[in-house]
Amino acid sequence: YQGHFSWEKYLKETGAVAAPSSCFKQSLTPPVNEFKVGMKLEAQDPRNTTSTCIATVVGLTGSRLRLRLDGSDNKNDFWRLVDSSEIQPIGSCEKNGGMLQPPLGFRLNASSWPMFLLKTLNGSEMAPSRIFHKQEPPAPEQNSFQVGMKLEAVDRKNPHFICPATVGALRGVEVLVTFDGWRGAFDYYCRYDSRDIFPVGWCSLTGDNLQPPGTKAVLPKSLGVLTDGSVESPAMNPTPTVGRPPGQRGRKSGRRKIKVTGSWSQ
Ligand code: MLZ
Repeated sequence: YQGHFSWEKYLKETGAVAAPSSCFKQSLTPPVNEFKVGMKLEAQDPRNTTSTCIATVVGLTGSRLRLRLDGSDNKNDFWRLVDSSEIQPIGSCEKNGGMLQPPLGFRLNASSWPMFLLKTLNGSEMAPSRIFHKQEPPAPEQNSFQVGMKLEAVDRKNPHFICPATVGALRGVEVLVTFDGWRGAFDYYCRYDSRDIFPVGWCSLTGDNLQPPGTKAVLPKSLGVLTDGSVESPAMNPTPTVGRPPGQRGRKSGRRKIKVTGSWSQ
């Protein structure tokens, strides 16, 4: 269910262009997700990337897996694409001469790790190696994003969400991902070949639930009104401000916003 959000209408309304798929380190057709809830695999501990841990698939969304490290709590779930190089079949670590590690924040005494590992794997359903993807798609040779281009991006503060976003700035190999309608609170810089950014239309291909843009977008200033009910005094700058570059956001250049109704919190 895509809400009532339509990229086609939205791109027309904003006069923006979608970043071409050649900008992204993503496959043209999203990778097939044949995993099932309950399957176990090996994953890099996101909080301690040098350790390989046992993870359980606790949810599925589009081409992504919601993972929980065995021996960890339910507060540190993370999401990975099925073609991520950070997941692999059980047995891979040992095959490569490594040793499975307890997750950061292992619930039990470190000395009970070997027995815990034995028990958690015993009788478990291991994700078969054929459902892993051999490799990640190749990274584009260079950062070819341009400021103003639209994309879909993981909200890193709420990583289960993929949301409409705009390239706000470029910084070498990095891209500023700005979330439409959220006034900067969720924005982040990432490398152009990050696996957290996708071309427009990705979610409708994978069946992921694309969030609608936030309601805190600033409308063209000629109207002097913010969509959340707050009012902005008439400004010098007549350009539309949805998805505008940073440095032009917020209370710059002597403009004042007066809150009338609604909440500023995000
Ligand atoms: N906690 C927020 C979720 C906002 C998600 C924004 N994504 C760019 C809320 O209360 O709505």
